[in-house]
Amino acid sequence: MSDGGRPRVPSEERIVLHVDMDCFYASCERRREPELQNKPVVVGMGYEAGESHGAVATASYEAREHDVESAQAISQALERLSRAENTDDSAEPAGHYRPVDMAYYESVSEEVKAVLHEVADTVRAVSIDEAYLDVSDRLGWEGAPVFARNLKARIHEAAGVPASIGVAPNMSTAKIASDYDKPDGLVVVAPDEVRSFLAPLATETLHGVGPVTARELRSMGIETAGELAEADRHRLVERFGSRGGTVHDHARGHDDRVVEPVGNPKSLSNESAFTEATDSFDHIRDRLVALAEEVTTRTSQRSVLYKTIGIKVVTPPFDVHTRSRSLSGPVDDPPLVERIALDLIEEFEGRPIRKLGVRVSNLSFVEADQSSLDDWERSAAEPNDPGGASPQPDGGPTTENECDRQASVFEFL
Ligand code: DCP
Ligand code: MG
Repeated sequence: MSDGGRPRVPSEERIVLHVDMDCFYASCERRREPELQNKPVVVGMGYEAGESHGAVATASYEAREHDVESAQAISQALERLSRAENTDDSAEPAGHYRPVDMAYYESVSEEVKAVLHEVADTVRAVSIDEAYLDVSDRLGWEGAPVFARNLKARIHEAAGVPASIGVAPNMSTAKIASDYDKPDGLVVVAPDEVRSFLAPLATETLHGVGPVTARELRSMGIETAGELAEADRHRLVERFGSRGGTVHDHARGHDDRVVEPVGNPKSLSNESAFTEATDSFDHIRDRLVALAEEVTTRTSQRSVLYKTIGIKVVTPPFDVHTRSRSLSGPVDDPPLVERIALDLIEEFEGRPIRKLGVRVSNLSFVEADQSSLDDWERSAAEPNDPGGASPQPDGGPTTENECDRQASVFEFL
């Protein structure tokens, strides 16, 4: 498969983003319970309401102010928050405790990743709440701050959770940058700022330096990344083996790792919100056509075929409706996407709409001969086609119509 013609960019000119969601599980809980906003929230693994067993998976920043942190016993978190809130005379524990709900956090994570795939072709998700993006092929350094700011806003708008973003010419510096000003952080480190950005940081901040290595480095008189950068490389390699060379490189802002996309997306989508909910159907149809075009531009560029075409409609206050239609064979057929999207929106005529999306899924990334509906119809008519089925975009017998009301419909391998 082609990589969309992405040019190889010299490493010092790469623009790498590291996106890390803020207190992710707690933010997910806040998304479905907005009254938890600005309050100390503790999400506990093995926690049950009214009990004190289990361990802290994450805590909101309000709880962290009172030294509640990941991996702590819930009993300790309860004690610290109660002490901080001085609720000795109250039977209620201070703070808000919720048990871990992985299925829900994963669905929110998929929504975040859908946004990332919308804005970049090169996305590597490294955990449920963390991903690297390489956007060197679509912008220059002067555009990076606005791009990152818009991405933060877009994640918040589409998935309802806050992110911190670091931008740098390589992965290790971008990760440090995303952590530098959490929560709600945005730190851009341009190529000529990398050394001065890293210099004052403790060596432990660097990827590959754990507490033990940091202690050994201290014994060598090296406390900061700047001192590590200036240190004699041979001495580091002698002491730490090849890892000594790697951390020396990271301290100097060198990291040649390439953001390798993991797996292929399961769907491609574009979404767009109206400034205010509208029921102007002309307006809605125009927006839908534009979204369909954006999606099919991406599928054509990436040689992607799709079998399912769908729309997402958000009506006030925040109700998410999805509708989709599946063909009997994969196609890359932009006019068909537009036609089906317009067809699916019909039932919403007259209703106010806040937000719209167009999505194609059931993707095939192999080069195929049959990339248009006509090809499939021709093939379907051939006698060796077992089912003789042909895609019927207008709802014929071989077309499945799916109606689901799930908020999260974007999944990735
Ligand atoms: N997690 C966990 N146990 C840990 C660390 C993390 O269960 N010891 C879970 C809960 C976190 C999620 O993984 O919400 C993401 O991990 P992060 O390290 O990114 O932590 P947060 O997103 O919670 O906080 P931050 O704002 O520091 O990124
Ligand atoms: Mg996080």
